[in-house]
Amino acid sequence: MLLACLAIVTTGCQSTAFTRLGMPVPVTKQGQVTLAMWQGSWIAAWCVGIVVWGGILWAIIFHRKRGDQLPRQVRYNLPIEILYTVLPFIMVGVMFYFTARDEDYITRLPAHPDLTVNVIGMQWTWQFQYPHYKTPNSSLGYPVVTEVGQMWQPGLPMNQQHLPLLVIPEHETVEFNLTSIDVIHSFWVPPFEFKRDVIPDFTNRFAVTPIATGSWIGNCTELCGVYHSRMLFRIKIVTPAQFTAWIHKQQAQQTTPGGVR
Ligand SMILES: [Cu+2]
Repeated sequence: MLLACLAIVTTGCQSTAFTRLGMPVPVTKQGQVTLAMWQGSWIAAWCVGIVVWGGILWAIIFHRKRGDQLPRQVRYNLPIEILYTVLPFIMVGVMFYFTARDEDYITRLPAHPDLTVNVIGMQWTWQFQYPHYKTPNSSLGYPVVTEVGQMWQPGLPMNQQHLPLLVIPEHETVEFNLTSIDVIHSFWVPPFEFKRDVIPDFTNRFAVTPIATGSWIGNCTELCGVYHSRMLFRIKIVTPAQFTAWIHKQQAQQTTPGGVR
């Protein structure tokens, strides 16, 4: 059993679809912790399952009814009753400890994030604002770099969709401030291994540190109306240099020269 557990843990480093147990490859430090938690929970569940199933099989095989005489009764057996009580407490305690430890890490907010992105959810698309990158007299009507887009259009190939684009740099702490202008949505990037509700009149926050570059599709994951399933966005994780180039290009494009809109 221990060998099997060890095999799962060690092959987990190579991160195959099997050892990730259905989870995507994590692209943030926080996502790695979530994945490890998920794998650890499975190992713990299997260990408990093997002991319980073993006990059931042992009872079935070695304690079959062999006559009309009642077997020796074990009620009021204090050691066994203490074991019944203490063991579940220990199991819950271990699960609680690891859950609390990982949740604390995953939801921790940096005092000084390298980048802040305001995420605004609306039926049925997203807006991404970069509050530290100003755009005086913006042609879009926003004083900061703002990415807008459209919800997914049926029949259009993915590369012709005008989904809103979220760009963030690798290896930097990125804090998201989530708000909604209408109903409750939920911000989900599957390879973050994390989702958080986007609520009207309330700002939800979380932070990630990306560890891989690439491009993915993010979703709304709270049923928010008739076109909820089309509420997609594109997310790109790029190198810090690429990010700086991109954000300056957005600033230039979204700033109206001469101060006239
Ligand atoms: Cu939504």
